[in-house]
Amino acid sequence: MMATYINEPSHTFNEYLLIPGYSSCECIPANVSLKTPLVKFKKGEEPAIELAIPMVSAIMQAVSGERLAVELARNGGVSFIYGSQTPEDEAAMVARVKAKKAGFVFSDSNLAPVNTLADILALKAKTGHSTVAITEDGTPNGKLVGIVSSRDYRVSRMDRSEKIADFMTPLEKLVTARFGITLSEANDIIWDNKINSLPVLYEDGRLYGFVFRKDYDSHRENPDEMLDAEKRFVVGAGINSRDYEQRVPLLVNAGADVLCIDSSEGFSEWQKMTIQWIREKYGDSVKVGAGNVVDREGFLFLAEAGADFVKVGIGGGSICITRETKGIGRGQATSLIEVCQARDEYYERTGVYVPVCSDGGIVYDHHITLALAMGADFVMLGRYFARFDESPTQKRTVGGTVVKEYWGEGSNRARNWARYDLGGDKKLQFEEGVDSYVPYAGPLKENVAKTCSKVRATMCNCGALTIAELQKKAKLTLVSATSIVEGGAHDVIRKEKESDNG
Ligand code: RVP
Repeated sequence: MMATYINEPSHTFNEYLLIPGYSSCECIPANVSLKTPLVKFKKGEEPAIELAIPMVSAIMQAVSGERLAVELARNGGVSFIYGSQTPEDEAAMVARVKAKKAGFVFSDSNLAPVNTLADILALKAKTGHSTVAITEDGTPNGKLVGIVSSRDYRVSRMDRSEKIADFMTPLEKLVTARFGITLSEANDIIWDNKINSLPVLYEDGRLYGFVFRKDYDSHRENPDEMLDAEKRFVVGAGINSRDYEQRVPLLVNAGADVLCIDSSEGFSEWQKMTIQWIREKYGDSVKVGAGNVVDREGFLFLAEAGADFVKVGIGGGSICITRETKGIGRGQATSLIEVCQARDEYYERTGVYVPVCSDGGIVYDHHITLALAMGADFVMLGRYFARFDESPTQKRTVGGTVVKEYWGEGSNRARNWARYDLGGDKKLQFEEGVDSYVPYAGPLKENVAKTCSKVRATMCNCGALTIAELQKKAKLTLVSATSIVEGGAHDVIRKEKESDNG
């Protein structure tokens, strides 16, 4: 016996292009559906969860916090809350996402009457929320004494040291409701009184939470919203193959809709044991994805172990140095093509369709279309989402450029040992990721809309109105290094800098 050699080089997205196919008059972006399965299903049946757009956010501290999770679900995708925190903290984060759409929102912006306008402005910059609950002691469930919204102050006319007590709208001028009220009663009060927010109070005057008018309007404005049967946002959560006996029950109780074993290398007995444990305890009612793998054997192993979807990609992430430090991995395009062929054969043989997620290495929007054309059902993105307002990190200015921080789960900063270890010592022995900045790109909503419009346009060029159709019809070509140069603007002097995410 000797080692196996694959002497064909493995390729990345950048080395491929799509060749347009015939498009009929019906083939216009407005007619394209980006719906795609998130979890496995049997031939002839519907998947239990379908994404409205083929994008999920990476299981990372710098990406998938509760704010991003809500905004992504509102726009048709799903976040996987990061697992590199205690099971209790992760479950609490999931619970807060689920609490959002239920209509009653727990206040995350709270100050006391002795605080100042400067405190209001600082808090608004941090949370992005313009309604601040003023409680006696400044806590989320303290006795409510008033609220401050942007209508209560004019930054240009007021001193920043002015006390909140002097300009807030005091309790006696507010319409409030008593804890126990139903959501539809609360919405009636909002409409009847033409107000934007309704504080809901316990009998003793302490704040329970708010109902906001904008949440009522939300579904009309966001037709792609990902909601569960109780009209709460759909959210995923990362788990690991170590503490699942504690973590999974907490996440399930908190309302997580789908779990994913988060590991840099998923072709392992640990993952099989984790899936088996979940199946024994919950049957098929708890959905769990697994990965990451880069070849047919890895896919088949996880599909047979019972994974609800399989994630593909080792070492292609923008912050990932696994290939450099450990010498493992494979070009993302080659990995994906092989795994998707295995997925199709598995479907043919068993009648079970196991969706494939392409994870990491998406740089340009057209890489998403390429991944879908190569067979991916959806893509997972870290760097892409880290750039938006809603990611959990602070905005900073570095060398005149506005940036956000972005670090790998395998970096010393994240210390996510459970993602990288293979048993034994819990300490991270060496780093597999870096700490970095990414250029700030504004709100998620408009970026995702732009990205999806590019995907739709290219699908039309290929004559496809659905992702399944694209996967069947796509014609892909490898390109030479010289033709990659030809593909960019060349031999001209550009007037403006190219946008970061062309
Ligand atoms: P990207 O979108 O290219 O930023 O890649 C994100 C992916 O990178 C994640 O979903 C994960 O698979 C991988 N990752 C996360 N942390 C690290 C690391 O520290 N090496 N890698």
